[in-house]
Amino acid sequence: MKLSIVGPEIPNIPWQPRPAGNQDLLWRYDANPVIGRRPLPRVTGIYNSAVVPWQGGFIGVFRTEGMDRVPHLHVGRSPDGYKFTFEPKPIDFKCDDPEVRKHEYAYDPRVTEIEGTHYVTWCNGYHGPTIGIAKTKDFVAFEQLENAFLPYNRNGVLFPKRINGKFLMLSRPSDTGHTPFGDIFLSESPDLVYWGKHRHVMGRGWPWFQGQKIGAGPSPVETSEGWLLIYHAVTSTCNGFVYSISAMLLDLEQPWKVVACANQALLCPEAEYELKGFVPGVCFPVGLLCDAKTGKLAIYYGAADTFSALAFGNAQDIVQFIKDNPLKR
Ligand code: BMA
Repeated sequence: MKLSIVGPEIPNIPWQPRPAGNQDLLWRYDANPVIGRRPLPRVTGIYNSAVVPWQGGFIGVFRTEGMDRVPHLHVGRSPDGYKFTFEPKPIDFKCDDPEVRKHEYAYDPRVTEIEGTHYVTWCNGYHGPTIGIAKTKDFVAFEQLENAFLPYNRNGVLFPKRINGKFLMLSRPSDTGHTPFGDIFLSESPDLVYWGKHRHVMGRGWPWFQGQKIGAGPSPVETSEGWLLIYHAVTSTCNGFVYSISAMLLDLEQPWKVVACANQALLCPEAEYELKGFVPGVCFPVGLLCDAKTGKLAIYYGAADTFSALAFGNAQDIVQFIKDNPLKR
């Protein structure tokens, strides 16, 4: 199988080759975490954040959490994808309708470029968690659109192009708390305001690494074998939930159909920064850079709800692994 990828070429993608002797599908940046403790005054962590290529460098939307533990979204910039500087103030979303701007908190942003506009989707506190959407052309002015769904919902992730003329979004209906369940659904919209035709994509369950819940990670990557979706898979232990990273392939034309899903996690919490933080045992993928020419992947993931870390992989190898080791359902 020779994989081809539709997407930008990113010659300066952050990258390290697989370490000698390592046989994993994802391997960690050896200077992780890329964003460490106390990255801004009175901010206890920047994590679960999205990075995209921008004007020869990188830009992103970042989840910051202060001493009051209420999360907000900030813009951050980086020349190389490793070192970031952050706007000191949260994004001031604009909208003519004051009801839409009301939010109690904002977290776990994804950033998706569609037809030259960047869209941010995030978990927006409007009488409980739901999916907020905003658009920007310059990462300075952000126009907020209607919340996509009724509460309660999390992990809203857009596809990078319309399919059959429609915008598509993955999401995970939830509850107001830490949600002891979670399946991935797909919804479509003609205008990013009205969402419908909700389809079940994949449910939690077997095997144990995703027994508790699953949720979409970064925006899917279009490949010749299907949409490559990196997702978080949650297992339940006697000490609480543990979040790992895995991958599946979705049908190119009907992406609610799973072509194949890996039968195991590709990265599990093991490093100290994944095990020692505000919530130990969390690897939560949110940002993804993919160089369409080489298939190199750089995945930004939140570690222990405290740090931002980077993992590397190769799209060709991951797709081959999924096809060779499919989950039998
Ligand atoms: C999820 C979300 C994430 C968080 C994770 C682990 O439900 O709240 O933001 O990283 O739990 O605590």
